[in-house]
Amino acid sequence: MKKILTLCLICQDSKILLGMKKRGFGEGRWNGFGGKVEEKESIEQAAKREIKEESGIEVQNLNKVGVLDFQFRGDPEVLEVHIFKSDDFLGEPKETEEMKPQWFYSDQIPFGKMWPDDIYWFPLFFKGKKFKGRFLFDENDNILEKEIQEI
Ligand code: 6OG
Repeated sequence: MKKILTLCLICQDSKILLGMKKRGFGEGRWNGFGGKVEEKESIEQAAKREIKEESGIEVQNLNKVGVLDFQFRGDPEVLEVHIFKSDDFLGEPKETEEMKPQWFYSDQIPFGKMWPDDIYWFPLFFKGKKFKGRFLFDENDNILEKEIQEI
């Protein structure tokens, strides 16, 4: 069982836009913007749609930077998350029902309030590297296994 998702990190003036997830999966954590790819849309279309829905901005460019597979122990579903970077967008980020956006400097990323995998791949992202990997979590979101490699 595989679920395809998107995750976009929006960058401007050496800052990165994260959103505090207000409800649903990942509630209470800062993350990039994204969600599930619907039937009949491409992964990039889904990425743009989710960013608009969650932050109100329209991204003009998307660069694919990585793919990560996430699994939870005892759950056969694999979350295949396609990660993008954008540095060109229209509009101003605004709070929505799902996300509260905020800009962060790259040396002030709130890793303690993010998914525990992020601390392993954000440094690659900031160095402009492309990567792929997989993480296995337990039921308390602790990492049991991790593999990450530059591509
Ligand atoms: P919705 O279910 O709200 O989309 N996502 C993850 N991001 C990180 N950094 N780590 C994980 O480890 C993640 N699992 C999912 C993909 C969920 C959003 O959260 C991302 C989507 O952008 C488990 O539609």
